[in-house]
Amino acid sequence: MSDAGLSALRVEYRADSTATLLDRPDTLAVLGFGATETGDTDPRHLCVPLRPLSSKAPREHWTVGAEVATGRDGDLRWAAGGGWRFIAIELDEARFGGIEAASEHAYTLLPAHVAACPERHLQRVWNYLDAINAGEGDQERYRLFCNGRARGLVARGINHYPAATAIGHHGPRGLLQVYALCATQPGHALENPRQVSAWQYPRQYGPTAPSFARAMRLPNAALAISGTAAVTGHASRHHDDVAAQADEAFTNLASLLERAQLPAFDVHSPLKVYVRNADDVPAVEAALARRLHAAVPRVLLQGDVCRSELLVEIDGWRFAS
Ligand code: 3EB
Repeated sequence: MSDAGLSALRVEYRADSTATLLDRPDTLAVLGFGATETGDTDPRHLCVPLRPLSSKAPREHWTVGAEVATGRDGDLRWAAGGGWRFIAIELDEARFGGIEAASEHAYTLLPAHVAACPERHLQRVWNYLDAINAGEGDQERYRLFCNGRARGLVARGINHYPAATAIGHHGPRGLLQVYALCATQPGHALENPRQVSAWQYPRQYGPTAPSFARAMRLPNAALAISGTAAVTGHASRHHDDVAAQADEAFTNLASLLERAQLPAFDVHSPLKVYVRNADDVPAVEAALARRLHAAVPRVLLQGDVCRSELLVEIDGWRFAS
């Protein structure tokens, strides 16, 4: 144990089978990408319906230096140990009549569960929904998702936001997945000097500004980095130029690391790269080769960014070297 009673959280991409990873008592979460794996009901396992675009399709493996307990609470499941907690919520929008009400439901359950458990500090959330850019103007599904998320958080009086990602999947219609990392100690939210804070975005991006911080300095001093795209100020940059967008995203990431006084990404910095169009993979790979050390673990996933003009987004972790 270190860091005020927190055990060591690690996140790694691994080629091992889900069963092998779940066999470890210190496994907090296993995230699979792509096709749904059936036959196991372990609360620590979540299949994210984002198709891997790289040849290897590893799993994301979270471990804590402690024994993990698990449970279920209605639509929500959890795993906890060593001061950390993984929470996953999977909803079928049809039960709620649409994405906005489903999102509000998820963001009612999540903070209520968090408030009642020892790991009561929400650090990082991932949100995956289908057809994220469908709908015109304020009816765009991402904007409806933001409305529901904010309503749930406001009802709990939450005005300090976790780091987050919101990406469109091409899996089962109406499937909303929200998963999160919490800890017994608070983290410290970080903003990016190159970007307007998302919760302060002007009205043109929707009726409810997105409720997330650009990054979260976790209580173990690692940095959990939100989905980062080619946004400067509040504007999307380099429409129709995926290579320039990837470069801009890396400049944003470098700015965040500088703000956090952390060195460049290395082998302890697993990144997820969401690419809208599979045809753009070579251009994105080239940008990654230019901007990232070869040792930086990364997975490329097919995912839709929440503004239709954005073609690539990157999220990840920066653990201590
Ligand atoms: C952006 O900078 C890109 O709504 O949770 C990135 C990360 C984005 C998280 C969210 C949205 C979210 O605005 C989009």
